[in-house]
Amino acid sequence: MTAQPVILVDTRSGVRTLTLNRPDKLNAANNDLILTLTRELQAADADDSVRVIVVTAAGRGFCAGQDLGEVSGDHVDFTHHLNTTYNPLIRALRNTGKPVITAVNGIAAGAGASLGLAGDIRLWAQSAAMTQVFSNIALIPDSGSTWFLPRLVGYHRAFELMAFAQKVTADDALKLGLCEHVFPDETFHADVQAYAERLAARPANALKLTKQALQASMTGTLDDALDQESVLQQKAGDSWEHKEGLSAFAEKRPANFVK
Ligand code: T3D
Repeated sequence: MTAQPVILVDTRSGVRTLTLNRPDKLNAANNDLILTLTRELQAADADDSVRVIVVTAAGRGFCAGQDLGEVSGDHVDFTHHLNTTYNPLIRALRNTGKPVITAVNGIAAGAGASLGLAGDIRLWAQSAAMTQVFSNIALIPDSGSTWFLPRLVGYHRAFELMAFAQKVTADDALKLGLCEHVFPDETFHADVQAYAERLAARPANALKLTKQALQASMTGTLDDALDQESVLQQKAGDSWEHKEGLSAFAEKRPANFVK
């Protein structure tokens, strides 16, 4: 019997969908899954035919975090493990210039919650939920959750969610700003694909530069942002996309940003 691939890869209409595929374990992250997902994100970044990347999962869960079956021994070298698995994964996801949609189809726990938060756009199914479950096993949040969550909900709310491993429902996630849209379970993957195709039709170079400016702004001052905008706007303004946008406006037609 051949083993199932841990990540399914599909490309349609410029949208590369990477599907975590360990549904029996709620897509708990073993080393194979983490390293394969990282490689696939890098491959999608390098592929000119890919305009948008979607990370989602098979079955009823999104990702239950670290596969606890792989953690054993009296002393696990967590620092080494994080530096060679989750940290490169989150960096690969955040460093691509292409928009990444994390499509959270079900429970997102531990490092799975961090992965769900890491997208540029977060789309949730109605039955999805997030739990910063780390404290249940007396670990601290990792894979970027200590960076993402307080920026979204503030320090105090983040601490309470982490301390009690509270489950956040999709409706609450929408109110808290943990996701942009909630779609019905029955149509979730089709709705995500339709949304991703709309995003894929937007100007790719401008979105790449927008991501660069926004990410830099997270750690800089207003002065830094103004300087950065003036540099990046030149790059956007020199592009064929900008010329196409101006022509489309003058000709009263929709712009075509896909060559
Ligand atoms: O470097 C490092 O290693 C440190 C990094 C840490 C990062 C982390 O992510 S730490 C957090 C690890 N994750 C967890 O502690 C979550 C454990 N799972 C749960 O708390 C619950 O399963 C859920 C809240 C996620 C979902 O609950 P529920 O009731 O919907 O499902 P379930 O029945 O508990 O799970 C279904 C199956 O998935 C079950 O298998 P079985 O009994 O049907 O054969 C369960 O054992 C399996 N499963 C769920 N989570 C994991 C898992 N198997 C391995 N690892 C898991 N994390």
